[in-house]
Amino acid sequence: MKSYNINKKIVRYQFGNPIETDAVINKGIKEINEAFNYFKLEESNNIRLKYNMEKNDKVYGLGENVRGINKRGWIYESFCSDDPSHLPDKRSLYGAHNFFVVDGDEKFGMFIDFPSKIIYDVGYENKDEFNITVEGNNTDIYIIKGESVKEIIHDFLNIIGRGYVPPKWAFGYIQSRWSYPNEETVEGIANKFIEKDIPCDGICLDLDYMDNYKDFSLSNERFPNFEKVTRRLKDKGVKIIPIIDAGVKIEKGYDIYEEGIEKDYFALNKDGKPFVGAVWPGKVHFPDFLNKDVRSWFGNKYKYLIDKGVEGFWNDMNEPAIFYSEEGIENAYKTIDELRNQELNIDSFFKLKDVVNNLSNNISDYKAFYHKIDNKLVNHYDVHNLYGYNMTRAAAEGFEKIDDNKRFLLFSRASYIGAHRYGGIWTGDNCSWWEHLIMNMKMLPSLNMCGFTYSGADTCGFGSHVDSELAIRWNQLSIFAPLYRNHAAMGTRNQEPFAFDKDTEETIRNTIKFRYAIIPYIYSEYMKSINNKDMLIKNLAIEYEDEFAGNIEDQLLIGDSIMISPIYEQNKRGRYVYLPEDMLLWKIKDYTSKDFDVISKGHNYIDIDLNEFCLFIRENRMFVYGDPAQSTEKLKNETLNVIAFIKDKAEYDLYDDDGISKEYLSGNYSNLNIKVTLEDGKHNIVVKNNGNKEVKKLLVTIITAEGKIIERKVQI
Ligand code: MIG
Repeated sequence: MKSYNINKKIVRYQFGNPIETDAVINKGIKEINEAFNYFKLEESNNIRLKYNMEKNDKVYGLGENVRGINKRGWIYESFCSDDPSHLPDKRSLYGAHNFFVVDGDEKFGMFIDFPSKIIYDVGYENKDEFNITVEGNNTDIYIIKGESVKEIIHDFLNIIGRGYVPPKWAFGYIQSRWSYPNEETVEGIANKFIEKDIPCDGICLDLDYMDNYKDFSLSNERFPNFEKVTRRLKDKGVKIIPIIDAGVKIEKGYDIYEEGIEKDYFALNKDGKPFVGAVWPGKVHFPDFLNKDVRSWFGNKYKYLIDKGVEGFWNDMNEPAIFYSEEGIENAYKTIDELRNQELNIDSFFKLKDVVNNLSNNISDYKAFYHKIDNKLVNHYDVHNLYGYNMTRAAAEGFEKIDDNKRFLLFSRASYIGAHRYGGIWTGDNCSWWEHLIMNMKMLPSLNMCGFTYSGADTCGFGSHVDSELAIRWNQLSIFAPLYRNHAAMGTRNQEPFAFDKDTEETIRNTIKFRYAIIPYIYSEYMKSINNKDMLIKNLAIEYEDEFAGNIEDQLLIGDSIMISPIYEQNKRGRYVYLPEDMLLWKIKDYTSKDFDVISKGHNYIDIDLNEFCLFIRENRMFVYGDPAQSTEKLKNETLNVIAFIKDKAEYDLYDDDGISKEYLSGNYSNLNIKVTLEDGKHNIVVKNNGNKEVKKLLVTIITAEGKIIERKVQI
C-alpha cells in the first residue's frame, strides 16, 4: 500500500495496481507515509475493512440504495443491478456510489474507487461493526478528514469534480410513459398540457419510437414525421427526449451494428468474438464504452437525433441489463431437456423453475465478456460498475463535439461516481407505492452527497397503479427535485396530471405551477451548489448539529433557505415536523398563497390538507420566486417576490445565466445580491445587481420574529 497526499485533509491509499476509473480529478501525486486510519485493514485476496461503531455513530452516503439516510443496520452491495423491485431487502440498485461519511465523535469520509463488487455491512451482522469487503485488492481508497459532515462532503465533491449542469429547461416538468406509441399520441399529450394550462417542458419517448428497438433509428410507421413533430412541439415549449438503450441490435445492414463489427467496437467473449446478449431488440452486442474510441464513435451517433431537433436524452439498460445470453439460454434448454427425461420431483421442479428465473442479469454472463482497456482484455465483472458511467460519458463527450457551447439534457439509469460530471440519473423502476415516495425522499440527499445533484425518481411511481392521493403527494415532493419527471410502466394506469378527477387535476396543476414559480430559486441554488461543491438537497444533520436533527429523515433542506416536510402516508392530513430553529411556515395551495406563520423551534404538529404542502423559510434567510408560465422559456421574471424571515439580517445571492450555453463557465452569469438588515427597529433593504437584466422589481415581504408583516417594493 502506498499513500498520497491530496491536501491536508485527504489521503489516497493505493492498494496494488488499480484500474483508472477517472472518478477523481485530483488524486494527489506526492507520496507520503501515512498509516491507514480509522478502519482496521486486512489484506488477502480481498480487502477487508472493519470499524467499530460507537452507539451514536451515523453513516451517511452510498447514494442510490434502499432504506434510510442513515445507512446503519443493513447490508449493501455496490454492483449496478437492473432490479425493478426496490424492496427493503434489496442490497443494490442501478448505481454504485462508494462514498460515505461516518458521523460521530470521530468524523471522516471514505471513497472506495473500485469498479467491481463491494459489500458494506453497516451493522447488519453485528450491530456495532461496520465491515467492508472489496472483492479484489487493486483499489484506491480515499480518507477525508474534517470538522463537520458538511465540510467532509464538500471536500469530497471537490476532488470528484464539478457536477453536470443541464439546460434550464430541464428544471421544468417532464412527462413520460412507456410508451406513447406514436407521434399523434405524443403531440396530443403535449397539446393537452397547453390546453389544460399545466406547464410542461418535455416529453420522453420510450422504446416504441425506434424501428425495432434499434438505437438511432426511427419507426416509419409510428413516427413518420419525427422531425416535424419535434420541431413543432419545441416551438410550443415542449422538448422531445428519446431513450437510448445500451445494446445494439444484431442485424445485417443496420449501420451501427455493421460499423461496430467492422471496427471491433463491441465487448468480446472468451473466444474474441462479439459477446451476444439479448435485450429489447432481441440479440445484441454491447458497445465497449470503456474504450475511448468506442465512446467517441457512439457519442457521435446522437447527432442523428440532434439534427432532427432533439436536445435531451435518457440512457437506459446500461448496467448493462441482459435478459439472457446465448450461452445462458443454451444451458437452460439443456437442463430442461434433461429434466424432461426424468420424472419430475420436488427438487427437479425447483431446478426447472430456477433455470428460467435466473436467466436475466446472471453473474455468469457478466463474467463471460471482456473489455479492451489499453489493448488488454479485462473481464467485465472486474469493471462492471463503469459500464453505465461510460455510456453517459460517451453521450456527453459526443454532445461536446457536436456543439461545444450547448447544454444538453442527459440522464442515465446506471452510474458510478465520476458519471456525475457528465449527466444526471433517475432512480429506475420504482412502484406507485407510498413506501417508494418516502424512499425517494431519503435517496435524494444520499445521491447529492455522492455528486448526483441532477436526479429524481419516477414521480407517481413507475410500476403498479397510482391512486390520486399518492399522485398529489408525490408531485408535492418532486417539485423540489432537480429532475422532475412523471413516468409510468406499460400496462399501468395513466398518471398524467389530467388522468385523474377534477380536484386532483386542479391540485396537481397548482403544484406544477408552483414549481415553475420557484425555478428562479431552484436554479440559483442548483448552480451555486455545483459551483461551490455543496449539496443541494440535504438531510437536516448536514446543517444542524443538534442530536435530534440527526434523527430526522422525513424532512429535507432544499438549498440554503428552505426546509420541506412532505406527507408520505395515505389519508394523512397533517404531520409532526421538527424545527431545529425557529422558522417561517408557508402553507401553500398555489403560488399566490400568503399563509405565513412563525413556528418555534422544536416539535410541532402541522395540519396539511390534501391540496396543501408546506415550505419552511429558515431564520435570517430569504426565498425568491416569480410567476409560473407554460414552459421555462416563457418564464418572465421582471417582478420577483422575496419572502424574508428576519430576526436581524439576511442576505441572498440570486444566481442566473442564459440557461442554454456554457458561457457561465467563463464568467457570463449574473448575481442579484439582496440584503436586509434590521437597525433601530427599521428594516433596510439593499440590492446590488451584478448583471441581471431580467429582474426589474422586487416585492419584498419581511416577516419579523414576532410575525409582523412588512411589505416593500424595490426597483432595480
Ligand atoms: O426493461 O424502456 O427503467 O424507465 O420505461 C425495461 C422501457 C426497460 C426500464 C426503464 C424504464 C423504461 C423501460 N426500461
